[in-house]
Amino acid sequence: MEMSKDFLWGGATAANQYEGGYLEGGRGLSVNDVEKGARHGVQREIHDSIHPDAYYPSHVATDFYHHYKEDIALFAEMGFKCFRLSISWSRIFPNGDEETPNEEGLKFYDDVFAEMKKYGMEPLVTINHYEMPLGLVKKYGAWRNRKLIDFFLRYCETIFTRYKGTVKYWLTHNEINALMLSGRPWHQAGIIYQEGENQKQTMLNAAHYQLVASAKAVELGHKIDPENKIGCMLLYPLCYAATCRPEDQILAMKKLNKTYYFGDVHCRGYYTNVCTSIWQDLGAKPDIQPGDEEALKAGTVDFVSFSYYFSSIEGQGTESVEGNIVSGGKNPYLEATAWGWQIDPVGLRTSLNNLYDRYQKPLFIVENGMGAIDTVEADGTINDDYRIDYLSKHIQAMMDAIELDNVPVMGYTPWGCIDLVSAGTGEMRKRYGFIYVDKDDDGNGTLNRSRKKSFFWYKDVIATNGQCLRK
Ligand code: BGP
Repeated sequence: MEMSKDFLWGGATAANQYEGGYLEGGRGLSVNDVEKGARHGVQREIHDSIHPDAYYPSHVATDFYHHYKEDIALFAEMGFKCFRLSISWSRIFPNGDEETPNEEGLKFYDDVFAEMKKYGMEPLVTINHYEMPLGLVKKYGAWRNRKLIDFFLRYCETIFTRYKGTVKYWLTHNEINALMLSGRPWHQAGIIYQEGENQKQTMLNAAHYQLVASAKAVELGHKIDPENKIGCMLLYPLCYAATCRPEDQILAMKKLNKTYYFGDVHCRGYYTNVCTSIWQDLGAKPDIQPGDEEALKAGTVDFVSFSYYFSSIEGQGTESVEGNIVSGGKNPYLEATAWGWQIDPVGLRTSLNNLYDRYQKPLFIVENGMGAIDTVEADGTINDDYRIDYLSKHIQAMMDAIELDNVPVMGYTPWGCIDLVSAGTGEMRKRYGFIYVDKDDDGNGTLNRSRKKSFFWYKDVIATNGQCLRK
């Protein structure tokens, strides 16, 4: 298979880490707005409300709200065919449970999409990227509560209707499987486990409500506009068995099954044996009500999108390494980033094959990249060769999957195409961008934008449809 001429090259962001303007245009508070960043060795901390002396990185983030025209022009200069952004739920429904949406919020995204259209850039919109109105947490207990399905659907109906004909590609919940992979589902589900709470039950219910909400959203989105293509979004934590010891294969399989739990329901429309075996392991079962199974069946996704950053190993006695959501074993064949994420481009080819083999749906790599500390030289240049190296190896691995393994891939949008706040730590110094933003971990800086060396490199990759990497 050849690289399609319509391949969607671009970049990815999310409102909670990029948009800022947290109180502007009638927006309500979201879960991120009460979470302090980790700085100077201090851990992130979630507050009940905004403390006047604390610094919350999401409030300004890297200020897409006021810079969208400039930023979209820079993306266009790189040749982006596609730009992934998320809509901030609390900009549309400030508390989450209002009957009518906030017109000013809707208007902001009208303006953003119009700007993208000028350059022929396709929006890829995540409906729920690691945030929700704080009101839904306080009043309803977030995704613990079945009522969230209706609030989510009201939000979906509003944006599907408003942006009909403008937005065609949608993702329902970002990294939905983070809920099962992480012990702290604050970003993914607005949940802090309470003392005495049956955490496994809460987690399975929150996952079920989100899966039903996603399926109903897919059905609704197709009804509102049959042109809509609606995908799921999985964190794909590729995992190898540490040795050829047969039991290690089972451990690696079990680790990936926590991701297939969600992929299976999104793509096949029912809880497969992988899912029911997880219920057995956990000793709990989700709250499945009459009508839910039919909804899951009717709302299978059009494509599978995923994030891929690193791989890990599972097996007896392996040394542990970190990720932001999922940790795993250290692989002696791989190097790691400064944050300990093991760099594995070949693993991206394997992941594409695994996912296509299992689901037979087009794939979209909507996050990939390397968080690194960048140095601005005296002449203002930023020579991020390490980023170029990481991305070029991953793009080549993706092209191997397409050209040699015939896996259909719709597009590639590397994470944080412009510097933004880290989801895991709230830091600014962990940068992913082709575009540098002048801001530090304490919130100081001009917010000025400048092009890194990788900016020019990526422009060439897009212009040649990846072929410059094959020379
Ligand atoms: C994914 C999230 C993104 C993003 C990315 C990088 O899990 O979907 O929101 O932040 O990871 O992670 P971090 O920001 O922790 O480096």
